[in-house]
Amino acid sequence: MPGVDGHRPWMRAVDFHSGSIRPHDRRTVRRLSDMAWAYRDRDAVRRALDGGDPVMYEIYEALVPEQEGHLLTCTTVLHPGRIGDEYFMTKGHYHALRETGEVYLTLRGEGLLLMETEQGETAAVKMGVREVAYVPPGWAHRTVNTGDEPLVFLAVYPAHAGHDYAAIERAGGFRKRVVHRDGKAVVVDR
Ligand code: M6P
Ligand code: ZN
Repeated sequence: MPGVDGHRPWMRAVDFHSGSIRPHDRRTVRRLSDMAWAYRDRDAVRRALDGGDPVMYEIYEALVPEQEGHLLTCTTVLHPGRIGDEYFMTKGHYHALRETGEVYLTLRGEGLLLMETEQGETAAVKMGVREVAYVPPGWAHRTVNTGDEPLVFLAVYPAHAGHDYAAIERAGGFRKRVVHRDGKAVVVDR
């Protein structure tokens, strides 16, 4: 039987160590300058930008039509490090279509998945190897690398979901931050 839109089944290889999907259709590199607003310590941001604008994370995507019914698969490689006392993290986003969720499977490293709603609820879910984390519809999500090796995870979400970063910026960023305190990762208020 033919598929609904002619898109053919496929298989890709995922390297759990490097995080690459082979072959991938798109690789996106995010540097500190792409999200400098997100970190609290402005002096630390300036120093890191002057020091060469570090790569924070990379995203490998297996593209499918951005249509309802399709699922998009991608991996993220979030490098270890801190800006001031704040761990390297992703920009974080709501889905433009708020009624869509997402699944994360951690392949390497350790971290936290920060989530919040526009109604003010917050959550921080642990990310560890072979652990799966669920982002329900309506929850903004940001990953934070609390370890000292890359945090690598696979994400699957509805291909028509869209990324809404502006709502986070408008709200002044996420309500919670993850900082290094007394040798460990602590979730604190913004
Ligand atoms: C995961 C998915 C992607 C997302 C990426 C980086 O792989 O949620 O959709 O793009 O993380 O996160 P962000 O887009 O917030 O920078
Ligand atoms: Zn998402």
